[in-house]
Amino acid sequence: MSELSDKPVLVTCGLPYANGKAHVGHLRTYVPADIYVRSLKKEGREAVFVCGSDTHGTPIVVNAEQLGTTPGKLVEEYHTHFEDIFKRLGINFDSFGTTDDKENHVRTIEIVSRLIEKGYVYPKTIEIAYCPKCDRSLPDRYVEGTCPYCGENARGDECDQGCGKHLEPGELKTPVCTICGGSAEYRKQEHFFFKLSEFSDYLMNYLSNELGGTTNARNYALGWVKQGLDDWCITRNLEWGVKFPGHEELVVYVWVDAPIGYMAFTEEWATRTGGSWEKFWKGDGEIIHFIGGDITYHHCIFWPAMLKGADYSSPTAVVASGMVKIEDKTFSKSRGYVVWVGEDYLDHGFHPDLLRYYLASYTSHTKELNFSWRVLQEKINTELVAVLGNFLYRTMLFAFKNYGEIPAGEIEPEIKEEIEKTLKEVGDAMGDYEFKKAVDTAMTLASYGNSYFQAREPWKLVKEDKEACGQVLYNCLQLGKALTLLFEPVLPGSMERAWEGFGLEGSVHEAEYGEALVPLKSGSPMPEPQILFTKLEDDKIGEMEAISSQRIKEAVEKQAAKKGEKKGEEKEVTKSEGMPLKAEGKTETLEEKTVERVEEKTVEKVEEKIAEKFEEEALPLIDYEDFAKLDLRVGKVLVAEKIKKSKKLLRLEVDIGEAEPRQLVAGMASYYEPEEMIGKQIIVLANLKPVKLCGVKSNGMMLAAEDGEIVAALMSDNKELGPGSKIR
Ligand code: B3M
Ligand code: ZN
Repeated sequence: MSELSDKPVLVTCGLPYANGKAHVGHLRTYVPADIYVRSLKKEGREAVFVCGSDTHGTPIVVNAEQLGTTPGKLVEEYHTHFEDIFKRLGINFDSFGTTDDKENHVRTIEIVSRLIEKGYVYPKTIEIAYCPKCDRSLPDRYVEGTCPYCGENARGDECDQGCGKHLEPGELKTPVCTICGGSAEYRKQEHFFFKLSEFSDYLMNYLSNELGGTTNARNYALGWVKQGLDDWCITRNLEWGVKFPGHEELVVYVWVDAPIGYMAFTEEWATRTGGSWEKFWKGDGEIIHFIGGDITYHHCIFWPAMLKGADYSSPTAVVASGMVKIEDKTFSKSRGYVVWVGEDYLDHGFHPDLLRYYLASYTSHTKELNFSWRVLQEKINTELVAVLGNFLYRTMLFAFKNYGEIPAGEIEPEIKEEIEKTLKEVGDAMGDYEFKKAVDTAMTLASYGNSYFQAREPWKLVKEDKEACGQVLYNCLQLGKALTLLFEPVLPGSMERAWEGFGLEGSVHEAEYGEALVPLKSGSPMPEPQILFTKLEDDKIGEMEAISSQRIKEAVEKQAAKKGEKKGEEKEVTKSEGMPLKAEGKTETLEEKTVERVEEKTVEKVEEKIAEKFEEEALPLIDYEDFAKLDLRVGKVLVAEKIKKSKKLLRLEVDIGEAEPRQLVAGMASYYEPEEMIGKQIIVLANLKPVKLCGVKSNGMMLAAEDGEIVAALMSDNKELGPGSKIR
């Protein structure tokens, strides 16, 4: 690893809220963290990996209330669900607790008491939203209103639809109760604040000079500190949670006891194994937090300040992942853009390793990741099957058939060098949290193996000189052994089978990277090899896409129905009352109902806003990176003809400088006769995903400009278009 040290490492993952099912978005944190831990172990480092369910906070209380169950029962169900999903995916936590465990209550109370003792906590009378109708205080998501900073719709603890600022109780304007929809009022009440502002200097130095991890996390956090930190209200009026010391009527804010969970779960691990939790939290063992980029503030500001104030060690690194899109659309449960890990993936018989591979190798960890069934198919078929699987299987099969054992030979210098180089590069990439680079580098060794095998033509050589051929195979098998070790962190299940295929003893999970250069024992028997990866077929992927489409269709219908309902209701309710949060059909199952309703509502609103903005005028600013994704080319129209079933569409064949002309379907029939199009130069977006229009495949898109009624195929048209005419 590049950040060289021999210290023991504690790795944690952001705690999933135990009130909804695991989806592919969640895995963006857990899979890379598991890969990282496995890789640390392969380097001979001592690593402990902990996580658990986040069980407190208003979303859980709100959901439980809506379902007519208790928070305890709700979280138990989802805790078991997450535990099961993680096991099935080979994400091996050493401890997976819950923030409602006794250990966490005890540790939270101890830390908060220490902060109180040291004068970092003070009482302050503030205005708390209160619903007179429900006769209760309204913390966090129990209240919605207008953000005092940007004027957007916001919820009690965060301006989730506007400026993104964390909001303190009492800040929200025109508060509305999300339980009954009635207007709330502010009432004076005593709460407790943590003196976050006193930690500005500490944090500035810590973030600039000490904290490792990904730069995105550090830079965001430094920006916030520079803007100035406000003290932080750490109590809430709830029954469910960790009681605030000395005040039975209050619990601590969920973002106090949730990260303390990391500590409690380390303690649970220590109790079970006889290990020491203090060596991380009181000593100089490393602490590395893997989180989603959206919870950077909590991990880089609140958390280190709390730890510092209570005299515990601070995290060594925060590794923040980018967001996840589904089929290029913003992740949204309410719109149906979601892939459930259980029912949509594992239950359909997909091997967990394939998804692990996808998540690790799609893009670099801090960038946005798009999950698409087609891309999954392509990556698996062209990389895992065609390169890695092919090399391992052909090598094992050839050796097994012709020798039945590891043939006589030794590792040739060229091979040794390749393995050494790859080990170093993979180790460095892992140390930099560059998982894609690590995977790609290891895959390059597999390609090298394929070329080596191909060039030596062992199928010929075996007939001419069996001994020389044995040496070639020996090299290939050694490369295979190295690859099995290098890929174990990403593909633990498949590499275990590969390890057995080479007739190796022990477990690949326990073997270290260094083993890659330990020569295989000539003469040791090989079992009959098994195929490691099989192609994902079109039918299967089509089936999955159909499931997705159906879900999106249903979501659209449901939303339309809801909108209709909403319109009807709006007429009846008086103006001062907002929308009730509950809007559920009676036919929903418990599972469906539990889907994070509150969050869903927010996502829905944000997306509606974005859609409105698009329609109105200005599109958002994009990065050059986004632009660079477009493959725009000049094309010459060779063929243009009408499409039978359509009045608007033309089928074009366009020369875009490739061996074959591209077939495009363009909505130009109302503006051009087909023959007018022929010979014209146009601009083509060459890398748009192919679609079928009126049964004809369009492999790209022709761009044209529009000014009211005038539409022009660009480049060789002399049509006058007004400035600002849109190109589309
Ligand atoms: N439970 C989930 C999230 O906001 C939240 C993480 C807690 S980590 C201490 O992503
Ligand atoms: Zn109310």
